[in-house]
Amino acid sequence: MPVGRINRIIGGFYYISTEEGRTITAVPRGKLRRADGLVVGDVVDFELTAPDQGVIEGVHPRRNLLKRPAVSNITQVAVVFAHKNPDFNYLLIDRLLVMLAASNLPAIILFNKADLVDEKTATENAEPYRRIGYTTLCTSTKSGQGKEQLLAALQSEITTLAGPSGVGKSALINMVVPGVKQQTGAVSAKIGRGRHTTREVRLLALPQGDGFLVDTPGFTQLDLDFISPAELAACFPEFGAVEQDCRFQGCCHDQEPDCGVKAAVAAGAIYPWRYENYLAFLAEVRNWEEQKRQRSRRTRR
Ligand SMILES: Nc1nc2c(ncn2[C@@H]2O[C@H](COP(=O)(O)OP(=O)(O)OP(=O)(O)O)[C@@H](O)[C@H]2O)c(=O)[nH]1
Ligand SMILES: [Mg+2]
Ligand SMILES: [Zn+2]
Repeated sequence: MPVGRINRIIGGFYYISTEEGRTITAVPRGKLRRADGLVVGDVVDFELTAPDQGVIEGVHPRRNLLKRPAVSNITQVAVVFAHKNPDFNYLLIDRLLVMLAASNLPAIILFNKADLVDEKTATENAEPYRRIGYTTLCTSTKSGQGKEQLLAALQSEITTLAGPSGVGKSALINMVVPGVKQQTGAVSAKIGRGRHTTREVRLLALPQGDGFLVDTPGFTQLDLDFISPAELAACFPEFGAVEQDCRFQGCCHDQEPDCGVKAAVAAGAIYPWRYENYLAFLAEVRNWEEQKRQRSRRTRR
C-alpha cells in the first residue's frame, strides 16, 4: 500500500505528500475519523481512488506528538527569537529550551532580524548558546543573511519553528521555501508584540532534499508542569559536564554543599544567568509537584 505524510488538514480533507513528491487529497476511513485521530505530520497508508485522491487506511506509530499545536513526528525544533522588535530575553529562551529538552526534542536556535543590530551585537547575543553547544544561526529575512546555513540545518529533518509572535517565523519560511506565501504580520508598535498571524498548522516540503518545515502559531503553553525537579538539571547541557564533581548523587545544585555546578558558576565556566534561570525553574517545578501532591491527597481523602 502506498505511504505518505499528512501535510495539511482542511475541513475534513487530508492533504498527503506521497513518496514521489506529489500531493493527493484523501479522507480517512471510518475508525480513523475520530476526534484526535490524525494530525499533520502523521505517516499514513492510503489507497488511491483517483489519480490525485485517496482513502487513508492506517496510521504509523508516531515518534512524538505535540499537542498545541497538534503535529507529530517532529525531528527538531528551531527556536526563533528576534535580536530586536520584539526583544528576546534569555529567560524565555531557556524556558523553551527546557521544555524541548524534557520532551526529547532536539533544538537549534535562530536569532532573526540580524539587520536591526550591528554584527558585533548579533554575535554576542547568540554566543552563550553557541558555547553551550547549541547550533545557533543569525538570520535576516530582509538581507537574506543566514539562508544557506538555515537550509543546511533543515536538511532531512522535520523542523517546526517555535517562538514568540512577531519574531519572523513565517517570514523565515517564505525565505527558504520559495512559492509559499505564508502570511506575516507587523509587530504592533503599541504593545511591541506580534499579533499571532499564523493560525493553521502546515507541513512544507523544502525545495531541495527531503526536509519539511512546519509553520505553527506562536506558542501559547509554556508551563513546566510536566517536568519533575529531578529531570530539570539534565535540560541544561553544560551542567552535565560538571555534575560528577557534586558530592551528593541526585544533587539539585541548590542548597547542597560541594556542588560541581555551583563551583563551575563561581569559576566562570557556567553563565550565572543560566544558573539563576535554572533555580527559577526549579522553584517552579517544585511548586507544580507540591500542587499535584496536594491534589492527590485531597482526592484520596
Ligand atoms: N527587520 C526585519 N523584520 C523582519 C524580519 N523577519 C520578519 N520581519 C518582520 O516581522 C514581522 C513579523 O513577522 P512574521 O513572520 O509574521 O512573524 P511570526 O513569528 O510568524 O508571527 P506569528 O505568526 O504571529 O507567530 C513582519 O512585519 C515581518 O516583515 C527580519 O529579518 N528583519
Ligand atoms: Mg507566523
Ligand atoms: Zn550539584
